[in-house]
Amino acid sequence: MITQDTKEKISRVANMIAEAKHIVVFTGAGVSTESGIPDFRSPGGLWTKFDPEDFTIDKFLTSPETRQKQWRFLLSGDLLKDAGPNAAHEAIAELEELGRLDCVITQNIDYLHQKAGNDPDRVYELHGNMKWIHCLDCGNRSPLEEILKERGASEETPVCGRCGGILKPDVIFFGEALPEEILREATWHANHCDLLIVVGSSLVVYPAAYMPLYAKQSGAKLVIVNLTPTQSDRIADVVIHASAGEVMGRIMAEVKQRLSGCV
Ligand code: CNA
Repeated sequence: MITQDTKEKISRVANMIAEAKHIVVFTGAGVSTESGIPDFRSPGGLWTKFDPEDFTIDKFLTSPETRQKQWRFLLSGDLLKDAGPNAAHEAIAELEELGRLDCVITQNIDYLHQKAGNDPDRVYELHGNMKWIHCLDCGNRSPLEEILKERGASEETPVCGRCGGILKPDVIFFGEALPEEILREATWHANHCDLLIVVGSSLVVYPAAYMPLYAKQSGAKLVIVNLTPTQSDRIADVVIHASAGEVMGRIMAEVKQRLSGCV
């Protein structure tokens, strides 16, 4: 249910988009909950079923028991279900189609922005994605689908088919450095945009959560669309606490009206 106050904020954001020259969208797990993928921190989120302490790179490398738990988590239906983009992803892709988006910086590993139509070269995945798996011993890389096919219904931790080594998905574990070039380019865009829109993130995971701060410090306007309050709400120009799909859909409808000169 969209309140009058939210409708007014949506119009303000549509104006900001129409006027901005360099727009960046920064997303988190909340942009994908309407696709059926749970986030981490909402009630019923993944951290109610799994222990975040188990998801460190240290434990992945040193404890076969924890590694098995981590693989179970990563291969659980929750994260890997055959999800498709929702209205929020589609609105963000439309922004790019209209030539109004410089890039998406995402913490998500679900590839839904690319599935919605965003150019993969303009989607900076700060935490990697689940599409590719590589062997830490021989370096062999294979698509996840191949590993899933070979594994069948087995509950065992998958190992490299070539050398029997440890397989690691291209996702970033706690304690692991973010991919250097992706982080550098994402930071550049955050520092050079004039409008950054956060969609569905609790903004508590760093260094990703620095992106909105960099943008604001560089003089950009900051918009936050998130169901629940975040610690960056106080520095944002517009904060909308409502569902990403509905809000982003309505924002884009107004943007299109403005760009076609109807408003
Ligand atoms: P988070 O900490 O779980 O926060 C998600 C935020 O989204 C919360 O503040 C919610 O209130 C909000 N939210 C949930 N649903 C909606 C909705 N429909 N509309 C608007 N807001 C909503 O997740 P963050 O992304 O902030 O934390 C970073 C982690 C989560 C990254 O490391 C991700 O890799 C990781 N993650 C990714 C996925 C995915 O790829 N889909 C799923 C679960 C976790």
